[in-house]
Amino acid sequence: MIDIKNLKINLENIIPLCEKVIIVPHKFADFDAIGSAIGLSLLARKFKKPSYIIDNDPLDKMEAGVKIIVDETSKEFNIINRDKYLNLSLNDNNLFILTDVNKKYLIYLEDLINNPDKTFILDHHEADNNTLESNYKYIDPSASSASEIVTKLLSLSKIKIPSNVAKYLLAGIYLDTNKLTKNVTSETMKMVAKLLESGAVMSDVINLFKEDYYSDRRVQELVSKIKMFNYSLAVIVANNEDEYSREELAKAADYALKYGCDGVFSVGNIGDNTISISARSNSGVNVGMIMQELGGGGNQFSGATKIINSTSEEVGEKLKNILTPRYYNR
Ligand SMILES: [Mn+2]
Repeated sequence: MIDIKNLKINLENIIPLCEKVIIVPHKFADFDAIGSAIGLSLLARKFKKPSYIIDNDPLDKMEAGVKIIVDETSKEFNIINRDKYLNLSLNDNNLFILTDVNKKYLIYLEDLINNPDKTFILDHHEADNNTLESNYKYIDPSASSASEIVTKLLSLSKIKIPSNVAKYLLAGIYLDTNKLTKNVTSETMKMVAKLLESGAVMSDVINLFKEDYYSDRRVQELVSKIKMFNYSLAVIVANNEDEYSREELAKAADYALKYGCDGVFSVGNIGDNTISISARSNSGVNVGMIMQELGGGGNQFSGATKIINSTSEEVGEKLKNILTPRYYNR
């Protein structure tokens, strides 16, 4: 693991030697993944290297706000899918930078990235044995978001952040801190201040979070299924017949934190024979660790996993069985 100064130095040494910089956010990109990826493009630009952001999410599965950002910026920042990537003139001299992700199964180019000397990882989720091999890992689970890390990196590299990019980075921080209500440090707020100084406008960021009325009703229906368990752990189990998006499950968990729960878990059917759990915490429990036990991961504040060939009710029972007081570290 390297520190942020070494991250900067290594990137500045290696980018000029590469042909292309390939930036890889996680599957089902959210504001933090896409915002931090766009921010990293500025680093490639500084060294006059072409950069590409890989987003292979089907358009109908993309979050509304993320789709707005992709539409606004896909030309300026070369946001491309896997097929377009394969059509580029590829060679061994490309550099990969993963952002907001470190696990192989959460990226679209898993099979194509295999040189640890040409792979950087920049993330705020815990590493585990599914972490992609890389000799340049910067993983800081105490950072609020990948966007916070990228803002810091750009500032260390003395790169001027244009106002549109500042807006996307601020949206990333805003999302991962549940609207600046959790996991906020003085470092987070310094980066927020830098982004505002760079021209991000808070009301524009809030506009990206605009809710669709019908989807918000669905989220609130999920919230109404909440059950409190030992101490202040809460579980939401959706009906298995109803299909939800990952985003709706995450929003329900985020929303329910306002009842003072230390950890909230939303369990629901996301289609494709898959049950997903989205977990959120204010600080009292490490939900990423709990998700690891069910094959997923995350960090103290946010975690997720998916389980195939099961029902939401079965997964809910399995989860309740492992929610023991040993996770309660207060
Ligand atoms: Mn993130």
